[in-house]
Amino acid sequence: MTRPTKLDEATLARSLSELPGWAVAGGKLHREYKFADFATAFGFMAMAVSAIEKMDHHPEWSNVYSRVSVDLVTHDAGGITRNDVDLALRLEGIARKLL
Ligand code: H2B
Repeated sequence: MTRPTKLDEATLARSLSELPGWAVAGGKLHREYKFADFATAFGFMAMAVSAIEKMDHHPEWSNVYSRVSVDLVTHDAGGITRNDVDLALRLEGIARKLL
């Protein structure tokens, strides 16, 4: 994967409009997922593993019972990049099947 650069404000705003439910919080792309139960929440995380590994781009996320809290940022770039938006879109595609 090419080394991405931090998105400018206009590009970030446009990207957010493609990602309902996501916001910028603390300089990271953020979303809270609420699934039916723990197994579904953990299933979501498990289903995302191969996409994450293929992208070599990793979420900061945590699970409490049926909830998964996700923060996406590119450490190498010191901010939100196209890779974070791409990963958010992938996660949305997976979550859509489970929500
Ligand atoms: N994930 C995220 N979220 N940000 C990064 O900067 C990052 C990563 N860097 N996964 C990757 C791995 C880098 O360490 C490897 C060498 O590509």
